[in-house]
Amino acid sequence: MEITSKSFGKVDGVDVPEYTLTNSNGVAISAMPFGATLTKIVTPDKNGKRENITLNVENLEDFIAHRPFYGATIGRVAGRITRGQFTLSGIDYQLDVNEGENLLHGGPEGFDTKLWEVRTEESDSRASLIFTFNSPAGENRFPGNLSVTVTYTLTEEDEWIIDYQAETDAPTLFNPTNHVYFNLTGDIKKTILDHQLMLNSDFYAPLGGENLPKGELDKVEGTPFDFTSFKAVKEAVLADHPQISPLSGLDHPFVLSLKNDGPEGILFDPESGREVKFFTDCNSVVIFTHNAEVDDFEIQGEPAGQYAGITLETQTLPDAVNQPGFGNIILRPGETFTSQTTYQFGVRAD
Ligand code: G6D
Repeated sequence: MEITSKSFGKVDGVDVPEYTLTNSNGVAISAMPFGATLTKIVTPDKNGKRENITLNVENLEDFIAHRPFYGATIGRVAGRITRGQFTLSGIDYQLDVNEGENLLHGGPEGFDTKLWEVRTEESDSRASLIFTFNSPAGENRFPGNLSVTVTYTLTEEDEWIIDYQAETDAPTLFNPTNHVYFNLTGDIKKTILDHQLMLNSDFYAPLGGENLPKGELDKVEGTPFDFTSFKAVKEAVLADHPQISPLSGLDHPFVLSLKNDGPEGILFDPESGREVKFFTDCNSVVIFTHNAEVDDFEIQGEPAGQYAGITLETQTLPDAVNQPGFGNIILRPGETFTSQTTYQFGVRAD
C-alpha cells in the first residue's frame, strides 16, 4: 500500500491536499478533505490499461463554484426532503431549501461544501483516509450538533470501503451517501449507455412533481426498472415510460433486497471488461444517469456530456422522514450511527 499527497488547491488560504491510496494491483483511489470528496478511481481494464473510472472535477475552484457533487460526501440528508419540512419529537422544522421549495443533498450548506479534517492510517493490507467534521446545530437549520466520521479504505482485494459514523447531542436526521459517478470505459467522452447493470431490487420508488418520491413503492417486474438480471443501462434510459421519458433517464431510488449473500448490484462494461460490485447495509440505491450535459465547467477540455456517468448512491430511501415505510433516518443522543458501503473493482472477459 502506498499513500501519496499533492495540493488540490486552496480554500480561504488553506491548502487542500489530494491523497492517493494505491494497492499492489495498481488500483488507486484519490480523495480530498473539501467535501470529503472522492476525486478519482484508477483501475486496470482487461488489457491491464489503468484509467480513471469516475467523473472528476479537475480543480477546487470548479468544485466550489459549480457544486456538481461529483464524488462528494452528501449530508446531513441525501436526496430531497419535501418542502424542507419534517416533524421530530413533536417539533416542526423548516430547513433552508436549495432546490425550489425543497431541500436537496443536505441544503445550501451541505457536507460537500465543507472543509473536513483528514488523517491517514496504513497497514500491509489496507490504507485509510479518515475524514471528520462537526456540523453545528442550526446548520441548514437542522437540530443537534452532529459529529461525523467518514472513512475511505482501499484494500488489497480492490475494495473501496466507505464507513460512516455519527453522533448527535439532540434528535436529528442523518442519511449520508457518496455521489460518485462511474464511467467504466475510462473515457468520459464515451457514455455509460452500453454498461450492463444488475440490481437485487424488486421495487423502485416512483417520482412525482419536482423529482420528489411519491411515497409509493412499485414492482420493477415488467417495467424498464427491472434489473434483476443484467441488461444494458440504455434499455431503461431510452425507454418510453412515463417515469423515465420526462427526465431523459434514470434518477430513481431502487429498494435493495439486502440478501447478504453477495453484492447488491453489479455494473459491468463489456468493452473494457471492468466491473464494480457494491455491497451495503442501506435499504436503497439511487441510480442517476447524468441525464443532461453539465456545461458550466469542463473535464478534459469539454463539458461532461449527457450519460457521461452513472451513480450508485447507497442510502436510506429519500424523503424517509416524510414517507411511511421508507426507513428510519432519525439519530438520537446516546446512539452511534454506523453504515458501510463497499465498491469492489474487477475485470472479466465477457
Ligand atoms: C441526485 O437525484 C439527484 C439528481 O436529481 C440531482 O440532479 C443530482 O443528484 C445532482 O442524484
